[in-house]
Amino acid sequence: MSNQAYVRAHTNIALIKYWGKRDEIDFLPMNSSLSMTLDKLYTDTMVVFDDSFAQDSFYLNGEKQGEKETKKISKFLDLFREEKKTAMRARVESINHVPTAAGLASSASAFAALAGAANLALGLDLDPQPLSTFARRGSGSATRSIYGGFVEWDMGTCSDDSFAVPVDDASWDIGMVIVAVNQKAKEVSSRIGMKRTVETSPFYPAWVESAKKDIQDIKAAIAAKDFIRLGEITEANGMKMHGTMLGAEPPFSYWEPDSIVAIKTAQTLRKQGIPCYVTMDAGPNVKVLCRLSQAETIKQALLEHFTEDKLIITKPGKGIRELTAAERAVYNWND
Ligand code: 2P0
Repeated sequence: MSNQAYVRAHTNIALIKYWGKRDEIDFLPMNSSLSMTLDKLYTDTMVVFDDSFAQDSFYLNGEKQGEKETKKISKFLDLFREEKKTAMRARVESINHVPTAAGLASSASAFAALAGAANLALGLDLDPQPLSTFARRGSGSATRSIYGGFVEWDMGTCSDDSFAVPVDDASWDIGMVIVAVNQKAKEVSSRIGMKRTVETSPFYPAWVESAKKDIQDIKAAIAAKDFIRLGEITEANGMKMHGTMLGAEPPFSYWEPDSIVAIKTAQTLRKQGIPCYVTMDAGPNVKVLCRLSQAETIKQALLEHFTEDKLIITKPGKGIRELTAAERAVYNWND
């Protein structure tokens, strides 16, 4: 057995958001969420376990990472070592394919890729569903990146059944235009932001209640391939999530003036008969859910306010998979 594996995982954008944990150790969410995996943005990860390594090491985009980042990876790999009953240390090398201008979080693709690679390298043979429970314990949103297309993260009742479920491969006319508003470091991390919201926002219980209905409604819209309904529910759910933050103490918001410019542009396009709907996460970037066939038209409208490098068109992406020999050969791995 080689103890080495190379895996690709794509990032995902939640259409029904995950915002708040009921268990911070096991990353159990307050509500189920649903996302679309993206083709354009992904992480390629190699992991090798070896008896001769004295400690874990972690390289990101070719650069050796410091203690804090490596500790996070070590803690995550411990879950796999425990499962395999091995103490072997590992070297992890990850390459993020998220355009640098995008300023988009990559923890979803990062932990899904590492989960997939550790599973293969240690020969654990975990199926995607249990594997998604491992990815979850690296970062909640990573749960959903195990699969492609539209994916539900079922909140479950405990650590073993809080997993991802593939809903639809999204191989219809669906796309997304990402407006990378800026890449400044966040003042409030999503982990801290969701905790503050759960603990202090009077709007939070209403959010959890309405998210339960939204997830049922969006699954019905997906089953009916009703794009308009899908978009309406997506936009409303994202706005409600951001509303909970305004009710927190102290209140906070991830929005920037340019976020509003992008939202207004999408709304104007909608009035002109082009269906497109916005969603935002724990940052100022705006994601416009649209028909893939109309993504270029939407990009043209956004180009009146944003430069070309800030606009990324993507179609739905696939689930995790092993890299081919040709794909592996593209990189200068340290092995
Ligand atoms: C989501 N976000 O559903 C939501 C919507 C941001 C807004 O998942 O603490 O990095 O690692 O579980 O997954 C971002 O939070 O948080 C996120 P942790 P994560 O995509």
